[in-house]
Amino acid sequence: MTLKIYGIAASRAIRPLWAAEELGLPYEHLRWHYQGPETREPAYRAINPNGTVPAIDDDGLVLFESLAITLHLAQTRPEGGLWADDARGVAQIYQWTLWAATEAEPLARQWFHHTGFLPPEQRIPALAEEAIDKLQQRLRVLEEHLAARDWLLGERFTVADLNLAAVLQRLSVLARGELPRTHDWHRRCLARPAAQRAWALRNAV
Ligand SMILES: N[C@@H](CCC(=O)N[C@@H](CS)C(=O)NCC(=O)O)C(=O)O
Repeated sequence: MTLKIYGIAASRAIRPLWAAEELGLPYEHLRWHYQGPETREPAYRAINPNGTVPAIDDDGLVLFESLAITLHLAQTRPEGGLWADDARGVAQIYQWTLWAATEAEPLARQWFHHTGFLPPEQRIPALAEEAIDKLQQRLRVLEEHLAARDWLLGERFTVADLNLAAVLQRLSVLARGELPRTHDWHRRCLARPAAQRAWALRNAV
């Protein structure tokens, strides 16, 4: 059965879409908006009881959580080159994915909410500032890590890079100060043909 990916590309569904493009997987894209109406229907709640996007149906395996989905796709298609070759590499993939989800994403989200996503009257500039300052601190860890390697695991792009780069998708406006290696790494990630194809879906009707 063809892989189904639920959720418009202008959402966290960009993550599984990018992974599917990297892996060369055929997929059906159900371009449902996170504000509904389809995601409010009981049929979708049976797929993702959170009512959020993305979700996938991979030959009967139904999954939500964008970063778990990319890990699953990469792990089950190792020939696609996004997974690690050994247990040490797998551990690093989990490390960077969890770092993206717990250390980076809440701050990126706080910044985005208080600069663009929330209605203007609900935005609190001090919270946007706080988020950007804290994220800047966190990103020093990444900057240091990239001193000795081009990609998070070393010599090649993996799902760890995909997950962190996607979480930091607004890096160019988010990060202040001197983070040259981080910016170069991020540009390399988003310049990949598969990333370009996935982002182009944001403009598709
Ligand atoms: N941790 C979840 C978050 C999913 C999420 O909140 N998605 C947003 C769109 S980017 C959504 O569906 N929001 C609609 C809502 O919260 O009702 C993931 O990474 O998949």
